[in-house]
Amino acid sequence: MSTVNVMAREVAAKVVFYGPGLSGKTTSLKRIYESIKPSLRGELMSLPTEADRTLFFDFLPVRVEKVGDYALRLALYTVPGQVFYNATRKLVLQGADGVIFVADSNPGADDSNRESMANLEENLAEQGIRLDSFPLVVQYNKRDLPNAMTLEQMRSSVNSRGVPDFETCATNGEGVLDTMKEMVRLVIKDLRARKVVPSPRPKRELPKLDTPEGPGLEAKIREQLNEKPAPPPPKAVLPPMGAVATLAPAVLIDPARAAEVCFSKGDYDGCVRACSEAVSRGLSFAGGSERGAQAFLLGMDGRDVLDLERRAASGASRVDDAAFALYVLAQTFVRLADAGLPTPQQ
Ligand SMILES: Nc1nc2c(ncn2[C@@H]2O[C@H](COP(=O)(O)OP(=O)(O)OP(=O)(O)O)[C@@H](O)[C@H]2O)c(=O)[nH]1
Ligand SMILES: [Mg+2]
Repeated sequence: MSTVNVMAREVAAKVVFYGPGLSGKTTSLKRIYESIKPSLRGELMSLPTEADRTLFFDFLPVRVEKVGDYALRLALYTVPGQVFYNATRKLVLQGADGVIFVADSNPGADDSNRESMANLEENLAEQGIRLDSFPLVVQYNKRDLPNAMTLEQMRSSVNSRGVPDFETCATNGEGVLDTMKEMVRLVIKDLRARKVVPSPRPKRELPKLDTPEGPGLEAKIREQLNEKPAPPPPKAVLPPMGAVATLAPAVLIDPARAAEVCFSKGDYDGCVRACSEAVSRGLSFAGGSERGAQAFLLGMDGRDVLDLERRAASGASRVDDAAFALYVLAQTFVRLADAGLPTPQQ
C-alpha cells in the first residue's frame, strides 16, 4: 500500500516480484541491487534455504529521486515461488502497488507459469484487487536458454491481458532494468490516477511523462540508476545499515539496527525480542496504551502485532520467526511515516 508523507513530500510504494519457483525473481532483484547507486538503495535482505530457494522473501528498499516534487521510495520484494509457500506469498503481496511477474522460458515451466499467474490473480482477488486494473509488467526470463519457448507461446500462457512485457536474462541483467523502469512508470501513473500524488503541474522545471521537452521521468529515473554495476561498498567497521533500519524514523534507527545485527549473527530470539520492543515503541507514537487500538489507528493488521508478541514470548524463535518480526517492524515504520509520526517534538 502506498503511503504519503506530505511534510517530507515523500511517497512510498511496494512492488512485488511474483512468479513460479526458480523463474529468476531473486536473481532479478540482485541485478537491480547491483545496478543502483549505493546512495539510493538500502541493503538487500535475502533469506534463502541451503539450496538457495527463497524461504520467506527478499527485500530491497530503493529511492527513485523525484516524481514531480515528491521523492519516491520503493520497497521491492520477491515472493517464494514454491507452490507450498502460498501463505507467505499472500502476506508479502498485501498492500502491493505493483507486480512484476517473472515467467520462466524453460519449456518445462509452462504449466507452473500459468499456475503462478492464476495464483497471483486469486491472491489479489482476496484483497479485493482485480488484476485487469492493477499495475502489472511481465518479464519473460531465461531468454538465453537454447530451447526457450517462443515469445508467442509465453504471451499466450501468461499475458492474455497484453500488459507491458520484456524479454530478460536475469543472470547477465539484460532487460531487468527496463522492466523495472516500466513498473515504476505504471506505479506512478496509478498513484496519480488514485490522487495519491498530485499530477505534474504544467511548469517547465518539473519532470514530464510524455513530452519531448524537459528531462522526462524516464530520463530522471535513468539518471538515478547506474547502467554499470556499482563498485563494492567500502569496508565498514559496523555492519551496513540494513533494509529495515533504512525505513526507521530517527529515534528507532538504533533499535532497528540492533534487531538486524541479531539476525545477521543468527540470534533469532534476540532479533524477535528487539523487533517486538521496537514495534511497541513505534506503536506508542499513535497514543494510548492498548496495542490493538494503536495498530488499528495506524492501519496495521493487529493480528501481525499480536503474533509478533506471541513469538517474542515463546523464547524459541527460528529464522522464519525473525524474518516475520523484521517484516512487522518494517510495516510499522512504513505506517508511522504515512501518519507523519513521530512528530519532530517526539
Ligand atoms: N539461464 C538462466 N538462468 C537463470 C536466469 N535467471 C535466473 N537463473 C537461474 O535460475 C535459478 C533460480 O533463480 P532464482 O532467482 O533463485 O529463482 P527464484 O524465482 O527466486 O526462485 P524461488 O525463490 O524458489 O521462487 C538460479 O540457478 C539462477 O542462476 C536466466 O535469465 N537465465
Ligand atoms: Mg527467490
